[in-house]
Amino acid sequence: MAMLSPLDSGPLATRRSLALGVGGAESNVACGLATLGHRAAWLSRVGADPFGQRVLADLAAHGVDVTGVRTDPERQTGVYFKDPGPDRTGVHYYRRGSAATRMGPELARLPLLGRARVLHLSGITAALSGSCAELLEEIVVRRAVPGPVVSFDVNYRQALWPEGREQAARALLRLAGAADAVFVGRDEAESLWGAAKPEEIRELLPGVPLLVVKDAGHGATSYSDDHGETFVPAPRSRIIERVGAGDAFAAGYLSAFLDGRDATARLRLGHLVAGATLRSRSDIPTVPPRAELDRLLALDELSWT
Ligand code: KDG
Repeated sequence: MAMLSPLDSGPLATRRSLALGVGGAESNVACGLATLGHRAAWLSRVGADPFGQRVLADLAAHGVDVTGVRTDPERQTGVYFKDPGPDRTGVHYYRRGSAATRMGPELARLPLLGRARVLHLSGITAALSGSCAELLEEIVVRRAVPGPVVSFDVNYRQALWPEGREQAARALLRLAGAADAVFVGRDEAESLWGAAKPEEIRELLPGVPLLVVKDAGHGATSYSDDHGETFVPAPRSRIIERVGAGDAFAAGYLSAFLDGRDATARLRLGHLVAGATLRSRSDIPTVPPRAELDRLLALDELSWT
């Protein structure tokens, strides 16, 4: 989506100028991974409009392969506005009937998918339309693309589920339960499924080979078949805005996963990329320079100093 955000933390209704950027859960993760040195491609649909051009240009500038994205002359690119407010998360969507809502299960047949090591999807896309839900079903549940690890970020966005929380809770649990790797926030698990503790969330998703439960400023816990249970506290970070931090965490985590690092290193890199993004207004992960990342990762305790 195109993203419009106030230049400071004042309420949207009173702002005179907005900055134009790009946001979207899966594209954020793709940008983060590309910036961390991996080959990443993003699949979607955009409209034949300036916002679509901007999305493609920004992603390409981050090194993401966008050759699989289709431009739909009949629909517009989705747009959203940020209105951070006291909790620094507020957004307003203008995306009903957008080009991306017309994605469907046919996308699962693109040869590009079979060449990936990880396919990363999110609960946001599952909520966009019936055909998008079918696409998720095809990849996550029916495993139409054998081979890649299927990674799923629950990403519950209340405003996108017209029939309410029950519908979201059911659909997102079904998808999460079928994925190979799942990212979920403790707060979203609580509002969706009433599971407040990491071990309760684990009980809801017992067969998932790799589960990461994020607890904002506290830390993240992973449960994996290979490494058991691992907790890494989050370093303290100044917060300008929270939107995009979860995607940044996923990008850092998946980067370390792709590099064959252990559970602790994966969680640490997730925290570092998320922390850098919390201190920026951009949704696209802010990745510190490699040398700085290596220095921070080598500290006994994660910290920004
Ligand atoms: O996770 C961040 C995303 O929520 C943001 O970039 C926009 O994809 C988006 C959405 O639908 O909220």
